[in-house]
Amino acid sequence: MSQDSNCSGSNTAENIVVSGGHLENVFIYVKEGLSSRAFDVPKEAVTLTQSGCKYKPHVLGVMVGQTITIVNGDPTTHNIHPTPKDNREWNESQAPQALPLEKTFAREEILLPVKCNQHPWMRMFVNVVKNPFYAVSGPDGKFEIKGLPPGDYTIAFVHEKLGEQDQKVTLAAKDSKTIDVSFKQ
Ligand SMILES: [Cu+2]
Repeated sequence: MSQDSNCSGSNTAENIVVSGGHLENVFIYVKEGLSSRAFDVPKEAVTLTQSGCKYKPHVLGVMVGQTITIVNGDPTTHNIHPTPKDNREWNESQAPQALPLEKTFAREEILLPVKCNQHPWMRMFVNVVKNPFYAVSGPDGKFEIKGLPPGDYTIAFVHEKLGEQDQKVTLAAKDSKTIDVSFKQ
């Protein structure tokens, strides 16, 4: 499968990662309930690294307009190619030891696919959101969203293969809630 000797052993799909019944790489965000509230765009960038001919992380959350720093840690050239529905499409090569690319997305978009034109197994998803209340489930299937003001919300759980599930939650002041979601394959 791999045609690139710098990538041997790395060409495995990461589209469903489960360990001990815990589903990794679910993107969780506040889909409804914040209405017109505007939030500052974080000045800190988020980082997308190409390492071992894989994208790390496999699922990334970022706010509209927030910088994504794209790093090539490999001794091979990658070609980063987002294929958005609502944002501008681009693709750029990045040689070994090249300077990081700095990119932003201008519009909200969930499950924006990113592929590498050099390595067909390389694939990840960027989720561009308008508020800072999002998370990605870890290897233990857990996530945490902090600082959400009191209110009624729809929380969306999105997985690239297993689809979306929405849950309603009501938060009072200083409230803390646990939401459990199961996906069926
Ligand atoms: Cu690549």
